[in-house]
Amino acid sequence: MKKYLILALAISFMVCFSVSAEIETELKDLRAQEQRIEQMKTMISSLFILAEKSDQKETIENALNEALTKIESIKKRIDNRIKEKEKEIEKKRRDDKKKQEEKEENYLNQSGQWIIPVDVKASGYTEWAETWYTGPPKFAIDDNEITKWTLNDMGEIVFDLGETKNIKGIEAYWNGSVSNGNTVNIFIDGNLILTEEQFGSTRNIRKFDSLPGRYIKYQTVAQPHNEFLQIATWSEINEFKVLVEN
Ligand SMILES: [Ca+2]
Repeated sequence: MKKYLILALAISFMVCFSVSAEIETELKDLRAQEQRIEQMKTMISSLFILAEKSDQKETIENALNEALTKIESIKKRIDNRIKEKEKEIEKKRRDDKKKQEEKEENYLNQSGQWIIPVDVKASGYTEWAETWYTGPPKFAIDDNEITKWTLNDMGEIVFDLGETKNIKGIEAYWNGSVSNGNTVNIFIDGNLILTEEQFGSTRNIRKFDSLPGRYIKYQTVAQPHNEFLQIATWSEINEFKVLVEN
């Protein structure tokens, strides 16, 4: 029956060692330890049954009780650590959320508001594959992401804000069904402010230092845009918005 005694002591040692070594780990590890503690308790319970048949019953039971006491003590520490960790995580989550909200609020305060131009003209338009949702430039400012201005050519589309405003950014959205990778020039009241490949895959926002202006011209330019030196042949915009100061 000595083997039960050795086993009981070994369990006690194993539990103490494995738990204390990992007590400072993250919540996940703490929960895994808690689970192992429960398993140890189950094993010890079964050893009590075996101890009944032993001629050293009392000694073994004492050792097992001692192991259980240690385990309970360790479990309590783990439970406390779990609670602390959960509180830390919850606090971090709340802090992160608050920071994000503050960031968004500051951004909005600084950024003004996104508006849809009141009028638009283009150098031309082409219905794409006889679809109802492609063609006229007004489709670029109708607040409907399905409809779009399309032109089977390079060209330009000019958005009118109705009056001069302080412009801080633009957002162009397109879904790339007819164009991909156009080089575009952006003008505000005739002044070139950006030249780049049609930014992003479908939607992109560009912000810049506030500029007074009323007319924003989006001009597509025939330039190679990939390693195969392909040149876009269509122009398109589903929706166009402008960030203006309040
Ligand atoms: Ca539209």
